[in-house]
Amino acid sequence: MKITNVEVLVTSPGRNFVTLRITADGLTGLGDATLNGRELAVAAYLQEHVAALLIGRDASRIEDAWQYLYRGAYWRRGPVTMAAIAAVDTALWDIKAKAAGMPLYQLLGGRSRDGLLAYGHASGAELPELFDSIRQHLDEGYRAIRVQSGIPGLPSVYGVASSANAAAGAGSDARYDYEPARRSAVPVEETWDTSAYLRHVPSVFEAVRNEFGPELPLLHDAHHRLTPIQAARLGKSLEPYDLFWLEDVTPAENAAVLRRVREHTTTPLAIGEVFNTVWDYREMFEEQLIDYVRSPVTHAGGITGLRRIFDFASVYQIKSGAHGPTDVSPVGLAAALHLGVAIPNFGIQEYMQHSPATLEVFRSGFTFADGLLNPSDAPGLGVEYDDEVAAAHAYAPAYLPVNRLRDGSMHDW
Ligand code: KDG
Ligand code: MG
Repeated sequence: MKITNVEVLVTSPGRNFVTLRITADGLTGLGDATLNGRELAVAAYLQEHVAALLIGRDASRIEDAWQYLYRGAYWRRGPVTMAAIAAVDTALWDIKAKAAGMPLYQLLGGRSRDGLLAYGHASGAELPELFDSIRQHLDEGYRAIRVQSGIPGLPSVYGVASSANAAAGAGSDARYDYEPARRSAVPVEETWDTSAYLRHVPSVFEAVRNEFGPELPLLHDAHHRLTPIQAARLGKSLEPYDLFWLEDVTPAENAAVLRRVREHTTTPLAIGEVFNTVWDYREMFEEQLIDYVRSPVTHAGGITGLRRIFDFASVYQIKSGAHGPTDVSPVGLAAALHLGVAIPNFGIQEYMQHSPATLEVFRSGFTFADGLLNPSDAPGLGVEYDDEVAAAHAYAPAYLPVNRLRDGSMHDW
């Protein structure tokens, strides 16, 4: 089963996506290589340093291809390398499953569950808008909700749609206007104030619990902005509201600080959307510093890389919570669904919903019903790439915003 063609596809239906397409024995496989804001770095890595190495290789030797690209690069790990490896790995799994005539999850051991509990992104600058957004997500069937709120005194905050867009309907990019990086040649600059945030957030969760009751699973993303003691304080102050998880409380580089957070709070912690390998998690798993793993297939070395992470996590009763914002393409999401439905330690899947324009390029067979996501039952991943539609959407530079404190110094966004 020789690889005969490798194509790097860049398209931008509302936001930029990088896709790898591998052909072997007349079968094609797709892999997601999208790295939001640094897309062309991965496209060049694949085009200039990987594509030629794959031609003539046996497409069925997936683990060997993974090791060849990981060990063979010498310069291992990092988001660019691991997104490139992820794309190759996912495309090869897609081909293998198509050759077998089975949906990919069957090759991963078959179903462990009937569907994947998904959480959606509700947000609002003020409480009434936030409540409307939560209601809208519940009406769409979501059974778990991420809650992000505006902060008094801050004009815009990650995760919070502007008042004009908070109530935009399902499938609209507008309700996620904080994230598909406002397109500009340089990043938009926002202002951050941690004290204002820490004062406000507990009152938001108190109001949400009063309005929606004790049972609805609620999540929150602190987006790497707190120091260890601030994170500990936030976790403690949110305990009465029984969060499903509190995400990325501290910058991910320093695992050790989570010890401090753990000493102070029983609020479950999720981390890892910017991690790339099992090595990034080792200390956190062995010391049980976290409860959920946030890596997506796309940035953690594909199905092979993420499966290795999830298996290691399972030893410590740590569960999956794969990253699923709209900058993970439908190919990356489909891969996460096949893996999630098969593993024993699934926790929850983020589902932010791609826009109709994106889904016209990536024709996807996964379903969302009664709050549960399910992978396609077509052979392979179940995603088709429409070249004609894709060609109409040219790449345009787009960056995530950056944060500055009130004195002008840079802060995590
Ligand atoms: O590209 C950055 C986004 O993927 C990130 O900001 C989304 O934190 C995020 C989340 O939890 O979905
Ligand atoms: Mg996050």
